[in-house]
Amino acid sequence: MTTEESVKVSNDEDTLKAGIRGPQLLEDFMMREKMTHFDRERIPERVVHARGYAAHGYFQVYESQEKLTTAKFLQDPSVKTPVFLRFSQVAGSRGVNETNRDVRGFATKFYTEEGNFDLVGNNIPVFFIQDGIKFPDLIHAVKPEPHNEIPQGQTAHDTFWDFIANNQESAHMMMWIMSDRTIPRSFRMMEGFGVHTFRFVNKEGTSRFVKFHWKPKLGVHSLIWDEAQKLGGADADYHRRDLWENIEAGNYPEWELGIQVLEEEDEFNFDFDILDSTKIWPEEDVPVQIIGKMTLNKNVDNVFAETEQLALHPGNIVRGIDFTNDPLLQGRLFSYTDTQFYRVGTNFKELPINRPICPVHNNQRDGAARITIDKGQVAYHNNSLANNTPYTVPGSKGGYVTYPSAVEGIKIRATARSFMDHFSQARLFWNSMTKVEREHIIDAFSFELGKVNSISVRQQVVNMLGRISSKLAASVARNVGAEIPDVEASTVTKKSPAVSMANTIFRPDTLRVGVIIGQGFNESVTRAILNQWKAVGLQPVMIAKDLGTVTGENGEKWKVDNSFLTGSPLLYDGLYVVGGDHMGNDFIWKTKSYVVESYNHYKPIGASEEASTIIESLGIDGQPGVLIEQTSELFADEFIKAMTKQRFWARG
Ligand code: HDD
Repeated sequence: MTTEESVKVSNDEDTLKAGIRGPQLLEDFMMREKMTHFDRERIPERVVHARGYAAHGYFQVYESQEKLTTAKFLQDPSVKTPVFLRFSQVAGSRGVNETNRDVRGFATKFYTEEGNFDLVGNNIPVFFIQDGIKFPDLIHAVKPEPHNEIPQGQTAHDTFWDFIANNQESAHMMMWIMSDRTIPRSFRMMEGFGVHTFRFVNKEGTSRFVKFHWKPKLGVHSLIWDEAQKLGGADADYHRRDLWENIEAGNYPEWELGIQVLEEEDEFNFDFDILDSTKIWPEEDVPVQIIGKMTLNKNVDNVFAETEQLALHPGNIVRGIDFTNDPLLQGRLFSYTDTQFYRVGTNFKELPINRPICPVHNNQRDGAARITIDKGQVAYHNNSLANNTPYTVPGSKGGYVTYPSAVEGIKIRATARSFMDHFSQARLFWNSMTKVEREHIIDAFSFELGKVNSISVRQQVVNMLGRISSKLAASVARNVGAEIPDVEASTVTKKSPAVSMANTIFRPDTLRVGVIIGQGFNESVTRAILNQWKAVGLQPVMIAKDLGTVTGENGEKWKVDNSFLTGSPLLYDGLYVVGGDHMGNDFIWKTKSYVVESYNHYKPIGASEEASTIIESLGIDGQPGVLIEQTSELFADEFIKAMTKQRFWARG
């Protein structure tokens, strides 16, 4: 151990004192250094997206996109572009539990050969507001209320819903937020969206409008509300643990990058404004073309140095990509650099996690905590003393050139008429939901508004829902004691199947099965079943009454991962009760509580013949997704199918 000045430390436990029981001496440079550094360890948390978790990986394009863009990282399929991806929650502070209902940030820094490109998106394709100037209002409304700092990381309170009811451009976003998308099962099972309309510009200088999508290879899956609430207690770090453990285990999460592309001349061919961030481009109208894949394969070495000091900015773009006039995007372009100066410091771009992989040459100098030792006499442009270096690079040689889009009009503070239809796409979303998805949306609105104290705010929101769907408004009104509104609902009948999570990919890999074993369990049958499951990527977690080992009927000792006490049925995607030949009352009782919780969360439940009495005693045998083992091979297979399906909504 040394001091920061590299003096070897002989004692790190006792402060220098005048006499063995005497006062401490100010001259103790070791104690002073340790303490003063500690006193400055925290930096301001992000004003939004404070709680986040990130990992390293790489991106590869499937085939050259040169027809659309000159962006270097989208040219050569053999190039692996390093990426760093930070997931986050918007509303809570850094310590908030991770399964709260909230939008999740999905923000990727691409370290390309021609500079950094940041795609700072969310797991929802639209946003609350249309103009950046309203962002501080939105965030003031969603954050804990200022007079009592309650509630933490929740939208279920008066000021948030008051904002929503009085800023109705948020209607579409609210439909997404009240769906299960805001209680994801895993970061690995979320879609990501760039939200805004950007431009791709190719080498001929042709510009097209583009939207970015990340599609998870594991599909889009969510928790259910009861589970999410309880998980906050069972494991407040549920999502980061899931990401960390899966990357450590080599289960590298993957997302495909998709783009929606529109020709310039199609800008006005839609019944919404393509620059409005509260609108999607329905995938059925503008198909998503898959162009590449991102893989996360390395956890961070230090969360503060990497995840916390990471400074993202939607304004970090590279040659071949440009902005549009989307007013929300334009507002963001100012805010992010500003916040990084405050949060991380003047020279934040020099930190290892933020600096590009290609060299930086310019005349920016000095400032607090400058790391680079800038050499030479000259720090200005133009110059003759340094041969006019660093020199600028024309567009033809790779310099960034802004797309010369036409600008016209008078200076004005107003919203375009084309941004004023707030309900058609909210209705489109509602139309696209399955029965179960609709029930969850109704429950979510009812929960959230049920936590709102102001009767007037509840009513205002219900009135707003009436503009989307009279059925939705009536159901929520009944649940929260509001009047059924007498307003015209949107008449849109169109659907977009792509927005329903029921149409996602269903796969068993990486899902966790809690396997409850008791003394005297059958090792060979259990092993055969678990091997079959592991072969398709399921991850068994061994649960028993106590930690340590459990002895099977042939004397094998199996290691236990979780006891009933340290585990929880909330932590597994399905349950398999093996039991054993000495199941005491306590074992049976605890097992039943695990089964009931899993059953209530619609999860697959399997039981060996030996343990079938436990299932029968609960009266749930024969229910969908409840499987009793007859022959082990068949059972293992059926259980894989059940795990793949994930939830059995049709339970009586
Ligand atoms: Fe933002 C952080 C995503 C609108 C201002 N935002 C932040 C992060 C994500 C987003 C993922 C966390 C980045 C990280 O992990 O470090 N924000 C979005 C999306 C938006 C959006 C998808 C709409 C499409 N944001 C938005 C607006 C403004 C901001 C309109 C202001 C005008 N956002 C910020 C910020 C933050 C931020 C204050 C806080 C911390 C930070 O930037 O680094 O500048």
